[in-house]
Amino acid sequence: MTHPLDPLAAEEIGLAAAIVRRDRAVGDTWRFASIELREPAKADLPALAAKAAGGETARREALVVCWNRADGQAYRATVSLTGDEVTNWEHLPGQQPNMTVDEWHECDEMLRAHPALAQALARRGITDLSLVLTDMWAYGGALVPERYRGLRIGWSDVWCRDSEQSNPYAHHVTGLHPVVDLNSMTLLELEDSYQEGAEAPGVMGEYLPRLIPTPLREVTPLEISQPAGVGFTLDGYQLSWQNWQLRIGFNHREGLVLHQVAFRDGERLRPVAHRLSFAEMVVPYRDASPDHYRRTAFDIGEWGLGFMTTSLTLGCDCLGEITYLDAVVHDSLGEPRTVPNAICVHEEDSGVLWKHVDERAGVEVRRQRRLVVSFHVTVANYEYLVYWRFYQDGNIECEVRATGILVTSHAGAPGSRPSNGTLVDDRTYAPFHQHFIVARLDLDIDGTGNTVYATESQPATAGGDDPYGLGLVVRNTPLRTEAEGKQDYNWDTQRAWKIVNNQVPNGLGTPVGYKLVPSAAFPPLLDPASPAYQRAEVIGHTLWVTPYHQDERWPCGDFPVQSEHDSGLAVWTTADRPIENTDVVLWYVFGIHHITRPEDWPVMPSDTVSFWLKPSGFFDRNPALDVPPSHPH
Ligand SMILES: [Cu+2]
Repeated sequence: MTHPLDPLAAEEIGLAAAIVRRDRAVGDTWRFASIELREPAKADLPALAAKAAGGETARREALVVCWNRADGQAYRATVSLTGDEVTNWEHLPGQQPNMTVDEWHECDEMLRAHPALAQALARRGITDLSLVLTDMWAYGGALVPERYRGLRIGWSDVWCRDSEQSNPYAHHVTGLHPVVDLNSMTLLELEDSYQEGAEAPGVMGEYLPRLIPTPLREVTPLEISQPAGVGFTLDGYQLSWQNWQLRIGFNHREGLVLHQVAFRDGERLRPVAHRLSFAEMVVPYRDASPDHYRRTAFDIGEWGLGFMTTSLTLGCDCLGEITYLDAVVHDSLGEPRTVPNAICVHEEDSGVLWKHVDERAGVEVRRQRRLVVSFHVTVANYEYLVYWRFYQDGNIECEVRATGILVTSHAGAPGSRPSNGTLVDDRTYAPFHQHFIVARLDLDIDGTGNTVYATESQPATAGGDDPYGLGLVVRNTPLRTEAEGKQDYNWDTQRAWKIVNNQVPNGLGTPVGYKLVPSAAFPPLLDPASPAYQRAEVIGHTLWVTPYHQDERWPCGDFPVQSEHDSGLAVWTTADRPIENTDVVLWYVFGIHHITRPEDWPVMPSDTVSFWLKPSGFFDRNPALDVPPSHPH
């Protein structure tokens, strides 16, 4: 049985491509940028799910974006998989679909076979092209040279390994940047600022044990076993663990998606979130030098966390009793590609849940467990590890770990600005940059009629019945419109946001709610007029709140490749729609303000950030009183 929210299966991806080819004369010069499930509108879900559960075929649709490389024109199709037809075909003039893995590889192959690149490298003493890697990035629209406007173009770094297995990102061929027409897959120009006699730095950029000069330290084995089996059940994509229930989803762009997250509270299955995912990641590098000024990645909108998802390894990526799910994406010809072991589900011990030592009753202590759903992505040099964790006390934690290899370049190169980065090796620096992640949180706290409150603490003024000024007043301000929904972190008042259902009182008579506890928030520190900010106005606030709309998914616009302006949140919210007592979507902006360190080189120890969703009056008391004690041994 296929649930209406199950990701597209391999056959469905192939079928979607085949229907578009057949009905829209999509031929050999075309490429498929994305093929994903078109999720049913929220209102249609219960009926479709009931139909599917009853064994009937429920409507399945795909969203397909493709373009013709011959003329550069892009189109978006809605495909009825159950009806075997294209039901909508939309021309997207002036839009560039997401970058594809195939283009990245084809570009690398073309460049490494190009005599101009070979010549430029030979001048630097690099003659073995098998050691060379080119790494193509997408452009921001405002930075595309006038003469190339309208083309689908990429720019590239050039890297050279020391040896076959060496770190490809250890040696930047600084000052050398091919600019490529990706549709004709031809080299448009080769920027080269090499000065005769310049010597490459002596970088030690290796991390493989056999390539590092340090012996490995000793560690004793640490095993995790669950002799009686795991505590969760997975039925298709439906996951249940203790009081939690949710559905796992996946697509090319967001990667892991969590649907219909609910908490069983006695007889009631109480909705908490309809859908949780990462909708964008904006990574501006803050270095204006010729090697870095174009480096403004949209890892989700340009490349896609799903496309970049890598397989996980038991005992290394994940420890304990692990259940894996495969994911299916596709190549640019529309052929499905399976990522084995893409999503990891497991339980973890998480220290003490609660404890008290009483003189008479003695020690009462409970160990805490959490259910973790995670996936890892590798976007060229960088990895992002994403963990959604569900706790016994109703908390949800979203953690991201950034690791991998920093982008570096030579400090002494023409136009170089090492003051915008940190020296990490011999004459080599890593530019400062920021990773803004936008989590899209479609919360449904006990239903869809929710209101978001900014909740802030203020000290009382001394006087009257509080002569010592000890009081602390908590002020809850309802956010009534999208304009009010644009919220910034405020340390002075310890601002957080409470998502409340005013129709549902808890046992104490106050409305039920969950709190978004902000952390890892940081300001853009960018001129609002700058091209990088203009493309990603979402980074200008910690939180945005919008009313749910099925098609509002991408905060920087549907197609950030070569975009000049943010056509997502920045545009939708100009309508200033009401958000009070509404089905709200929260867009939380957090991440890593990455002031690079020597310790991040040559491979970066995970930098960990997270935020929490915590029940706040959702329950009447600690919902984890019923957790049994562990057996001492
Ligand atoms: Cu970073």
